[in-house]
Amino acid sequence: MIEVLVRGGTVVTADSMELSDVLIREGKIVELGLELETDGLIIDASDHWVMPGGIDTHTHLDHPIERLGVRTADDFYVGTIAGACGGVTTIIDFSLQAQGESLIKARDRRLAEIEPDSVIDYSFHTIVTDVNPESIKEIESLVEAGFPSFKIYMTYGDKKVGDGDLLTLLEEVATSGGLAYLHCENDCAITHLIERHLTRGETGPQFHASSRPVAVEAEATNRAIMLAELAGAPICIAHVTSEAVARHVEEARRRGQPVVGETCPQYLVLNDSVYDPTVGFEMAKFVCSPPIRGIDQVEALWSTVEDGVLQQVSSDHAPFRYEGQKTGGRGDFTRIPNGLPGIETRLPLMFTYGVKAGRISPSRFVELTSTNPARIFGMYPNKGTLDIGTDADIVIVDPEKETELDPACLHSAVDYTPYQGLIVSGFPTVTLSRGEVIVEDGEPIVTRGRGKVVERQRIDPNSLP
Ligand code: DUC
Ligand code: ZN
Ligand code: ZN
Repeated sequence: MIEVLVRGGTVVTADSMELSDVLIREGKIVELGLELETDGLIIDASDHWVMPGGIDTHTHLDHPIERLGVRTADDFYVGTIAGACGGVTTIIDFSLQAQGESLIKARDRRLAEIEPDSVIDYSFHTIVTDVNPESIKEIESLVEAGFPSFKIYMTYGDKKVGDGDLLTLLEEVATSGGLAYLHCENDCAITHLIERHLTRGETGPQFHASSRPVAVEAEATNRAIMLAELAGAPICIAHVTSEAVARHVEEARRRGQPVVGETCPQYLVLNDSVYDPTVGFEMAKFVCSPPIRGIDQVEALWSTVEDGVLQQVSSDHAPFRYEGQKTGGRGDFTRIPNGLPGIETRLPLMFTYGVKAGRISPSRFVELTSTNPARIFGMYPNKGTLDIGTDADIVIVDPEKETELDPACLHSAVDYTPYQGLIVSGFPTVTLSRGEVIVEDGEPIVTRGRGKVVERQRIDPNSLP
């Protein structure tokens, strides 16, 4: 493979920001420094920022919702192209255990779906839905095979794991060297609040949000943290939306418990005015779980991101089309598929509303979107930084170039963007994956199926960020 030299850019990592060239050979970084030379390909990065590729550890590509008979609109080809165009070079998606299914079979089934299609590197969290002696035994083999993270839903119909099973699972995850990744919402409270709305004939999408208030999320988060303490398990709290939830994470960390927290751009950029009843049914575009919170929560959430209370920002990309998928929930908000598209807009939104707005430094941006995700999920330092010997997964960004968000300029198969009309910067002009240019001038140049499964290590609770 020819050498590639990224020349003249400002290299931004979680620790530093300095002018440097980056020399790449055989997909790895071999030298960093000034005035490097090559006979190979030279990419001029002057006046650009050169950063580790984004790592999105929370995507739902080609993800089924059996109850509603729908799948997310992006398959692994379209979805990873969208990711690459948004500066993502690694995803961790999910393999979903069917009731009665072996966890390893579920993982293999998923690998067969992604291998022919993904254009970037990938791995999976195993969603454990059926806790039984066989599946518990498989946890250790999955950790050893490089799949050390396990997603657990505390709500969501037959995906839900009750407290007793959760504790069993957390104990096994702890002894096997894994990490539990939890969706925390109180299932009983949600069921109660939904029933009350429906009995009153309150069926519009805004009642999705009012059936899942902050207390529902905060209670389940606290319970998850307490059960993890009992089990001695490291955990990551998925999609934290509000200050009350973040404070549970903060308190646990202060006690020395291995707990990390994630949030997503939708909770930092949008607010609950999207559920204003005057919007009409189109507000279904913003139906996600947990829902978008009020403006006071949004501001408070930003400070938890700035202060280091939360450690990573992922997209929770769950792309359902408005026409034909979201609209299936007209007349019954419980039938609106939950989720927002976001794999391609995560980095630009964090760049614009975080870095450009002066809320976070360029290094903190890299830490939240690449370095910490790699650390939390067992990929660091091969992924998540730019150093000699690491994979040359790189995004090159012109910090001054602005784009107006519209589905026409995005690559997902969804028919809308929740961020319609926002002007953002931070889209990559070039994305490199293991030294190969996969996006040039903002457009994909990819070979289907070129992505590789990422070898992930056991999780050391003491090395969590
Ligand atoms: N919530 C999730 O937890 N996952 C997918 C989408 C959503 O809204
Ligand atoms: Zn979730
Ligand atoms: Zn999710």
